[in-house]
Amino acid sequence: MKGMLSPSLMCADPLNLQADIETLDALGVSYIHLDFMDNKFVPNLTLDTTIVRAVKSILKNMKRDIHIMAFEPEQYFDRMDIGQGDIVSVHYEACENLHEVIDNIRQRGASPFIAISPDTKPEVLNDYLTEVDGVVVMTVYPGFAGAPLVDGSFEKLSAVRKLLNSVDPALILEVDGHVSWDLCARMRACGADIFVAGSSSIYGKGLKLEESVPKMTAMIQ
Ligand code: S6P
Ligand code: MG
Repeated sequence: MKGMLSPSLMCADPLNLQADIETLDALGVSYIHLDFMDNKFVPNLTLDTTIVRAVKSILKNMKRDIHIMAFEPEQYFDRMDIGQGDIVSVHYEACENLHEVIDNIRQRGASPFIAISPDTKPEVLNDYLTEVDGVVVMTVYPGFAGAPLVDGSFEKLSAVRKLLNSVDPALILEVDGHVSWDLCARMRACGADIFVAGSSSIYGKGLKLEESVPKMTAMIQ
């Protein structure tokens, strides 16, 4: 699978979200990464369900890549209007009934992914890999943009890629957190397919999406 970008909307100018989304869509970007937080699972709040839902109505070709950093994520699915074409990532650490949550996402026609935080071992994924379409490896502690890469992230990406390949090589590996200009090619070499791009790459100060998006896309092929 070719490497794909998933620009993180929490890094965009909050007063110009629609303009950014339309620019990204016109540039041929595959996914728009939408971070939802509950201020409990992580100590922050970002895009709320009304924004996550509204984004859907203006997308032409891009798909939503919804990353839910919240306990009991299923309570938000209706409000986000989750359905066909969406990637929906829920955290292993935040769900007591992960099999049911995955099934709920699938029943809605969306694509379930499991996200794991930096301190979570890849082996926990074993029980779920036949039920999901992919895994999100967090390479920063979730909650904030601009966070530093956690040590051991490259080794973890390689280990998860190996685990996914042992079940089904078509399983998608997404990397989220400090996917920088300097590190993205190495993350690609570790087997990542989808790259969440934020303040350490395309949303860096003074950059224009029209220039930074094609540049980053070329670096992850
Ligand atoms: C963080 C969130 C991420 C960030 C992304 C920002 O908890 O899940 O999706 O938006 O990591 O990118 P960067 O380059 O600022 O780390
Ligand atoms: Mg995220």
